[in-house]
Amino acid sequence: MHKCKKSCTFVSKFCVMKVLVILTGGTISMVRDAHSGSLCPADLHTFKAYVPEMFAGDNHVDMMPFDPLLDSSDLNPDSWRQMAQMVQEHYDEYDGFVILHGTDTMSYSASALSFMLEHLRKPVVFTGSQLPVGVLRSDAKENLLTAIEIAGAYDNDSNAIVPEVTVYMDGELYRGNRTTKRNAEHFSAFTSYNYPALARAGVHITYNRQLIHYGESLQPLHVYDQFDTRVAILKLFPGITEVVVEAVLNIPDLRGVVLETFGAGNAPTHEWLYRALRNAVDRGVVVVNKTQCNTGSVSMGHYAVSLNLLKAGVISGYDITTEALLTKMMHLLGENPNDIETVKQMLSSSLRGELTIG
Ligand code: ASN
Repeated sequence: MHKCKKSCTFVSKFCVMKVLVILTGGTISMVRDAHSGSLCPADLHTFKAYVPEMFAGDNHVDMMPFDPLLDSSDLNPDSWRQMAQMVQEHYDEYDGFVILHGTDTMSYSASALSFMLEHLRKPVVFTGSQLPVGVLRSDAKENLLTAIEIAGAYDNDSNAIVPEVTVYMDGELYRGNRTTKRNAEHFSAFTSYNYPALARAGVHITYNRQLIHYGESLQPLHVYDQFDTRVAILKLFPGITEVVVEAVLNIPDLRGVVLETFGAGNAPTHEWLYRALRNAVDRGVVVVNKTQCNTGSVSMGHYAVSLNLLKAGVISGYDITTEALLTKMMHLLGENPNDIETVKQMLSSSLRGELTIG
């Protein structure tokens, strides 16, 4: 016998799950501007008219839009706060949440929300599309309708099947903070290089429950909303000069740096690079080593060319994505402004399954 959730309603003998769809914008909501020929976000009314099916399924669906709708290039930490707030305000009312979002920065938003939402016990599924909803060949409907189904998926004990922040696109469901947008052309825009898919949608949706995180804690949802944006990404390349490195590391008030390195976390052995990093670390800047390779992990000390980084006090990002590392750093620096040791210790551990140590 299905033990019903508080927020669902019974219609005959079926339990109808309630899903809130938050529309932030993105291609999924866009129409072509007659003058410029460019794609721009339309409005909620136009969007709904294209997908009446979303209200006709087994779940009860409500929709709330951002005002205005935005291309995801224009989203920022304030937008992440707005998304998290909408989830928090309606958390008890709904069984699951779908966030419709542009694909370009979806991995950043999904990563940020994963760190913001502590003790999450309900699904938060990000999705979008590569073609606007009104285009005949659009991938919008399948992505949206499947995301709604995943957001409303509960087992017989009334537990959400995927109580995580996820990204669904083109048949694959991934942990959000493991995703990267890898393709601007194909419908399969996202992948997760270092963690397998949590579910696959074909004729049936097959969940891989051993890979899904089920928190033990029964504590209520807690939303963190502080971000420190005084961070930078420094990508190394053969021939990089001291002026470039110094220009980045000496940005006034800099708090954190994602250092994108070669292979297993390697860097040129110039003495000036070591000194510049050491000085930054001594000034209290957190520097994290993120490999430029998509697959595999940082392993400082494996090659002699990474020993200087260890000596300079650079910490390992293991197999984390740049999107997850950057947002995690902004979140931790924002929440712990005067406790750099806690920030470093939490950057070196997995908070929401975003990295694998070892
Ligand atoms: N530029 C769009 C966005 O990120 C791309 C998309 O949604 N496919 O908002």
